[in-house]
Amino acid sequence: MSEVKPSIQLFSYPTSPYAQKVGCYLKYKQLDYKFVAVNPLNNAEIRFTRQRQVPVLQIGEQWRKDSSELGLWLDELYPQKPIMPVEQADRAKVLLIDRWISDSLIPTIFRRAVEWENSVDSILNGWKLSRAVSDATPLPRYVRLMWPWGIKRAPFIVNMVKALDLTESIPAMTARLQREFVEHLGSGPYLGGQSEPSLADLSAYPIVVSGHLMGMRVKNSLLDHPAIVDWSRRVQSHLPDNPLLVPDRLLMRTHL
Ligand SMILES: N[C@@H](CCC(=O)N[C@@H](CS)C(=O)NCC(=O)O)C(=O)O
Repeated sequence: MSEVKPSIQLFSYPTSPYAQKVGCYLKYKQLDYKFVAVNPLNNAEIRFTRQRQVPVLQIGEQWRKDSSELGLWLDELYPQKPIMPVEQADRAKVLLIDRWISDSLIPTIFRRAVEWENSVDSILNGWKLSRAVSDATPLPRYVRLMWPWGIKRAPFIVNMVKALDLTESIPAMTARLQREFVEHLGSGPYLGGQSEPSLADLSAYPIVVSGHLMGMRVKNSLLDHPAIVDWSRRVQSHLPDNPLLVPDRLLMRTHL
């Protein structure tokens, strides 16, 4: 008798950077999964979890949240194409870098959405995001229109941005993140000096490239650093052309 595999469902808005991390773990591991778009206005699709945070991953009858935990859970259940190294010291290094991605790299994306460096660019970027969200769960026209201003007020975004050092300018912040990224690469070729991509690379990759692939207008990008572009190309070779959760037709570019 053939073994029935439990179904895997990833619930999120397509634009959530934390969900994009989990999408890359699934894609790297070549696991079949269904992406279930969550309507950000009522979170109806995750009501069964009795909480509001995405991403949520459901495997068979079980569900869990928190992107990094979800990576570890996937590695436990599906050990082929591991995303965590075997040695304890390497595991600790990878988890530390993943923490840096969740707590430093991702919040700075939200900072740019709140603190507009260039109003025209920020409004156009916000509309691009609302188009991707609305493509998955249709939103009323006025919500789409007001999206760039709505993002500025979303409580989880406001709280995340408050925790950052806002006295540091955005160009200085980008330069620091580039420096820290290169330090985390160490002797490479992958983050933490690993010889194969790990959870840390798969967490960072969609964050580094999504603006570029979606055709966002971004000044001061991590991709302005040649070592980060080289690293992105290495990670890209292990993933499908579209590493994001938005459909191909909404991407402006497929490569670096
Ligand atoms: N620690 C979580 C953070 C997830 C998170 O902040 N998700 C945001 C969307 S990007 C969210 O669900 N915000 C709505 C809320 O928390 O009510 C993870 O790594 O998954």
